[in-house]
Order: sequence, then C-alpha cells, then structure tokens
Amino acid sequence: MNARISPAPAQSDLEAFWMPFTANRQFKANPRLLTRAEGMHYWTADGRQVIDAVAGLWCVNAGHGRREINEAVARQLSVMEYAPAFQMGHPIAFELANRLAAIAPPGMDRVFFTNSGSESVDTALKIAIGYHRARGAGQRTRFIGREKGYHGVGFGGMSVGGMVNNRKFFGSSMLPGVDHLPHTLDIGHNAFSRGLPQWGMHLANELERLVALHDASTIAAVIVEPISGSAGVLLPPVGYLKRLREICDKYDILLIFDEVITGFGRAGKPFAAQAFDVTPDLMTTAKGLSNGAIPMGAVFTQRKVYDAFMQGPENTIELFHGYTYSAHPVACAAALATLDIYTKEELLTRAAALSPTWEDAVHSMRGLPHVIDVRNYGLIAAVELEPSAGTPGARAFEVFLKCFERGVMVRQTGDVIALSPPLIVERGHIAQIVETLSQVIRETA
Ligand code: PXG
Repeated sequence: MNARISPAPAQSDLEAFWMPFTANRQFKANPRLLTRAEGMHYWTADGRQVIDAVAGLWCVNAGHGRREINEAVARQLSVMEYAPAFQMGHPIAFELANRLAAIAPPGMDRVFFTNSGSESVDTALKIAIGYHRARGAGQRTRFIGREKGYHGVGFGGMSVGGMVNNRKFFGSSMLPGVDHLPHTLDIGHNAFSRGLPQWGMHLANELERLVALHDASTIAAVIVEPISGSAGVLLPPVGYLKRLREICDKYDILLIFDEVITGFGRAGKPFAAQAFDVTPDLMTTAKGLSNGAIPMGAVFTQRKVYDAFMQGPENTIELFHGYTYSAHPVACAAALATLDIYTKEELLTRAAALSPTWEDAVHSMRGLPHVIDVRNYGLIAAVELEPSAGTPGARAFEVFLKCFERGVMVRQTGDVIALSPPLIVERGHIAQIVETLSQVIRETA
C-alpha cells in the first residue's frame, strides 16, 4: 500500500481533496476509506471486509485485483508509457479497436477513444453534428435527450441530460437547441415489474411530437441510455427503444445509445443494444471497457457515420477532435487484458444466466417497510424507498450508511438504492447482499 495518510486520519488530513459528487463535510467528519480490493470485496482502512454490490461505480465488471490486467499495465508501462495518437499511432490501439468492433452491435465497427463516459458523450454529440454537416445538412444541430437522463458532466452531456441539479446549478450555460423526451419511470403503472415494464411504449411517440415542433431538418440526434443508472435505474418499457429507432429512421435522425453503464455485459449481452435488439448509430462507452483499472472510454459508430467524414483532400484532418490521452497505450493494454478475461470467463453473457436468480432475490424485498418499487434487468437492480417527509433522499442515505457498516457497499441516488455487482458475483454473494439490505431496510424508520 502506498498510503501515507493514517488509517484513522485527522479531519485536517482530508480537507485538501475536494471530493466529487460527495457531501464533503459529512464525509470528512465520518470518512469511509477503502484501501484494498480483491474479487468481490473491498477492505476498509480499519481492516473490515466489505462486499462490493456496485462494481466500484458500475465499472469493475470482472471483479477487483485482476492479475492479468495489472500485469498488462505493468508491462506496457515498462515498454512504452505514452505515445501520441495525433498523426501517430501505436499497434495496440488498432488491435483494441478491432477487438471491440468484433463484439459490437451489427455494423458498429469504427471506434473513437476517449478517457471517460463524459468525454464519450461530448465526442458522440460532436460526431453527430459533423456527420450531418458532411452530408450537406449542417442545419441539423439540435439534440433530443430525455428527462432524468444522465450523460456525464461535460456541458454537452449535461445539456442533453435531464438531471434537475445539473439544470438548476448550470442551466444558463447549457447548449442551446436541446429538447427532452419524457422519462419512462411510472411506478403507478409498473411497480414491481420483473424485467422490462409492459406499460409505456407509447412514450416513445413523444419523439414524433418533438419532430413536429422543431422540424426534423433541425435535429441531429436523439440520445438515451438504454437503461439509465444514475437517475435510479429506469428501464425501457417493452417495445420503447424499437419505436425510437423507427422514428429516428423515418426522419434521418441519428440514434445515440449511451451505454456507459450498460456496456460490457451488465445487461446480459456485450451491449444493451444487443440485449434489446435495437442497433443505434452511435454508442458511448467507458467504465467496464477497462474494468475501472485505468480510465478509458470509447465511442462506437456505424461505418456509414465514419465514411461520411472520409472525403475531401486526403491530408485534411476529417474530425477536428481528440484528447491527449485518446488511445493511451496503458489504457489500451488494460482494456485488451479486460476483454481477454471477459471472453475467457464468458462474463459478457453471464448476467443473462444469473438474471433469474438475481430477479428472485431482489424481488424478495417487496413488502419490506417503505419499499415502493423494485426494478431489475440483467445484473442491475433498484429498490425505491418512500421518501421521508420533508427530507428526500435521507432514508436511502441512511440505508447506504448502515449497509456499509454491516459490510455491504450499495449506491444511493435520491430515494433509490441501486445494485450492480461485478459480473463475477456468485449466488452466495447475492444472498448476502439482499439479506443485509433487507435487514437494514427493516430497521430504518
Ligand atoms: N453516461 C452515463 C450513462 C453514465 O452513467 C456517464 C455518462 C459519465 O461517465 P464518467 O466516466 O464521465 O463519469 C455516466 C457515469 C451512479 C453513477 O452511481 C453513475 C455514473 C457515474 C458515477 C456514479 O449512478 N455514470
């Protein structure tokens, strides 16, 4: 361990780090420090073992401390720690793109590398605008996102997203010309659905209304998460995504799936696009791509999108976009080793095999005090709690804290407890997670 901060730090040791998406003052008064990880578990600074029911932050799909990834990273660091990808190349970037193209949904065989989900989203939005411009439809610049959507924290991603706090704090600085579809969560109709909810396909028809309002000739793309995670696990009603695809086709609008959490096996197929049999034009990914070991993201595009850019003089840069660390060699090495594990251990389809067990386990929480919904798909679940009067989110936060004290790390978002364990999870782990969570919910007034 490299830590120089003591396992029981003074509050003053913690002040300099402005923590992301964290209640800094609450945390620094009661820190929860993780210092080691292996397989399904973390260990805390004071030596407690905690089962990881959320794969870090939906990213450690192959479980923690994978030796093959660590060794590939160490090897790459010792051979070549960095190489530019602007007007230069290095072999494993091409190898990784080929490997990704081979598991992608049909036709999505062109890959642009980024370093995070947020960068993938902003990249995809720029590609969508550039695509239409390259085809002589430069007036198509409008985006349609969705209420409660989460597409990261870049200005583009925030604009197409539908998170109220982003809009409240940063609303005046958003991209212009963005509109939103209604979200698909309806507890009144769909509470305790197992898998995809039956009610709500018609919500996709709202896209027709937005097209009628703005005119198709102004719209570049629609962006949605096939399953949204951050807003508390929102599932697409049966038939909903197919309907979105049909409407986009009808009006020549690009469809972008944000698969940052659903990519790499979470929904039971390599990508949710395959699980739901709907192929988008662009797909944003990150997280599971490199098992969280080294930051990396990737945007997959249909070949027609790439080809539209490949015109004009051969020595012009076709897409004026990229990051210093696009296709970073160490990240590429981590991702290749990750893909090897996914293949060898068949992890990209394991969620489908385990899903019935998972579904039964999480739905056993129906009937517990304050539980108003349980939702699940693949190896994802959400337990929604009734908000306590006047303090939304407080009950779920208390559940999160108590679970952590009892050795289970879950994720709280609003009044929802979200679960997304590493895809190596075994039945015994599922039982432990659900037992602890149930007990804590029972004890939380
Ligand atoms: N798109 C989607 C669909 C995401 O879920 C991002 C983009 C942004 O990715 P980066 O790598 O820039 O953070 C995300 C991120 C949670 C949680 O618990 C979810 C995310 C991040 C942190 C926490 O819900 N998703």
